Amino acid sequence: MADYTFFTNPMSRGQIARWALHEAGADYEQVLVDWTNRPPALAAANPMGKVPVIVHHTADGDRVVTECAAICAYLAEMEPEAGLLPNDAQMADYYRWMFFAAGPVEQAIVGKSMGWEVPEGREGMVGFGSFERTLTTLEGHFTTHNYVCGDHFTMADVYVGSQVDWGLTFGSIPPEPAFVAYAERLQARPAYKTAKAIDNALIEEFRK
Ligand SMILES: N[C@@H](CCC(=O)N[C@@H](CS)C(=O)NCC(=O)O)C(=O)O
Repeated sequence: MADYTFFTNPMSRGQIARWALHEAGADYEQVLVDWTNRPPALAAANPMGKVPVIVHHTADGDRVVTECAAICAYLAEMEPEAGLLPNDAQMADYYRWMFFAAGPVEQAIVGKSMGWEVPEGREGMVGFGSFERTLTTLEGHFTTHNYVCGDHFTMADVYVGSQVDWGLTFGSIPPEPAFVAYAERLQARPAYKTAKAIDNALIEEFRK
C-alpha cells in the first residue's frame, strides 16, 4: 500500500494537493472521484464529500486531512526531507500568508466570482474587507518577495501560489506584474509540471 491515498478530481482544487504531493516526494495512490458516483470511502473520510482528501496510512493508523492548505502544511511536516518547511526566521511569513490565502484571498475571489457584494459600511465585519484591499495586500508582498518566505520556496508557495495561478488563469485576479512573475517562477518547477501534466491528461480522458 502507498503511504497516502489521495481522493481527487482532476478539474478541482485537487490540483493543489497533487502538486503538494509531488513537491513532497510523497508515495501516493489516487482515487479519482466522479461527482455523479462518489466512492463510499470518500464520504467516510470527509463527510463534506469534497475533494481533495488525503489519507495518511501510518503504523499508528490512518489519518485524514482535508482542506488544501492543511494538506499542504501536513505534507511539508510529514516529509521534511523535501525541504519545504520554513526556518525560524521564515515561519511568520509562512503561516501568515498561508492563512491569508486560505481565508481572505479565497473568500474575496469566490465572493467576486459569485457576484456577492459586501454591503456598504460593512467591510469592517468581513475578514477580507474588500476584494481590492485583499488583492492589493497580497500583490504588495510579491512586489518585494520572490516567494512567500523571501527567496526560499516553501510549501506555503504551493497553496498561496495556486490561488494566484488559478486566479490568473481564470481571470479572477488582475494580471499585475508581481502576480504574473510569481506564477511564472512556480510554473517552472519540475513538481508543478509533473503534477499538472497528470491532471491535464486526466481531464482529456474525462472529456472523451
Ligand atoms: N475548503 C476546501 C474546498 C474543497 C472544494 O470545494 N472542493 C470542490 C472541488 S474544487 C468539491 O469537492 N466540489 C464537489 C462538491 O462540493 O460536491 C479545500 O480547500 O480543500
